[in-house]
Amino acid sequence: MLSQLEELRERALHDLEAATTVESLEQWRLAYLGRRGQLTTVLRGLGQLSPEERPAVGRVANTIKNALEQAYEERAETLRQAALAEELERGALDVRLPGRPQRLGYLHPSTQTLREIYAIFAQMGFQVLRSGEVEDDATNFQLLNLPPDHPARDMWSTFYLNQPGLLLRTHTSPGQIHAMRRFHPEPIRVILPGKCYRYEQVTQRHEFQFYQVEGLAIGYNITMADLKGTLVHFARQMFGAERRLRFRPSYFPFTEPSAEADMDCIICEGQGCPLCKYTGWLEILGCGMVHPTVLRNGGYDPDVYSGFAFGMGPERITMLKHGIADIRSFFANDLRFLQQFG
Ligand code: FA5
Repeated sequence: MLSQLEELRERALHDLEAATTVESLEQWRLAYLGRRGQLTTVLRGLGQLSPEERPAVGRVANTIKNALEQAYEERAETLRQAALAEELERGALDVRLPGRPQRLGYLHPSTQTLREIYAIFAQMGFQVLRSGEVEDDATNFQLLNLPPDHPARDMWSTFYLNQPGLLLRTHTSPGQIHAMRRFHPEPIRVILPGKCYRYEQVTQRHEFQFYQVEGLAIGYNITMADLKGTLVHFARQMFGAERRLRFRPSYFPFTEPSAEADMDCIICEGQGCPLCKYTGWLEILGCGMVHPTVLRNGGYDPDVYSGFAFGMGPERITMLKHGIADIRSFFANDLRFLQQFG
């Protein structure tokens, strides 16, 4: 019996060596230490031994049981450590690998154009002044000579806020009032960039949200010649000396006289295409001499001061610069469009 037990111990320890996975270790445990395992069977058989043999054999059997249980625990621990090491190895950070490059974003094409516009006007002594996108009816319309029932309001229909009298500005021209009231009675040379909103049919050339850059110069003896000279200089800096700018008489309630300026269409080189409505020209800005009523509303005496103002569309300018045929690309958030300006 004792030699049988010894042989069982040897076999069990030998088999344990071969248990290299959690599954095979469990099979080993069931085979030797489980309820129907070989050692358990031997221990159960002790009762059939003679009373003389029983104590010695029982002692040896128990020693073997303890030894096997301890060997099992050690083996289980070794396997656990190996699994952990493998796990760590798999998720290890290899500091020698090159880092993943961070992809830098780009400035939006409108922002790029805005910055070019700022730089050109800065050379001519214009400073940038900002005002809010939410305006009141008085500043967006009435103080600009557009009383409540004025028919020209139809051109500048917009989005109204729940709070009566508040709206999203339709143009940057209310900034003229803010600038005049802020700098009065000093001469002024500012540009006022920002987003504008209109309730209008979106087309190839019209968005319901777009940027404008307003310009305002107020001082003594400022004439239409100053306005034309400033805008022609701007156009040459922006587009090159070969591009043409034409002034067309127009009407704005807040300027008198008023004009619109068109650039020759870059898409068709003036031949006529859907973008320029087959005219060969694309309107980029409205302008004029500040109306005496508006000067007065800003606190300037029209008998002493005069000034010019203009409002241009940076998206239209960007379209001309890059040959973009559809203004809707600007705010459609399509990376295929935006990445071309990186
Ligand atoms: C105005 O908004 C006047 N406030 C401009 C002005 C300022 C005149 C100062 C006199 C003195 P107008 O609606 O034409 O005018 O717009 C001016 C420019 O904004 C246009 O030439 C065009 O470049 C741009 N623009 C106007 N509407 C849109 C639109 N829906 N989508 C994109 N750009 C637009």
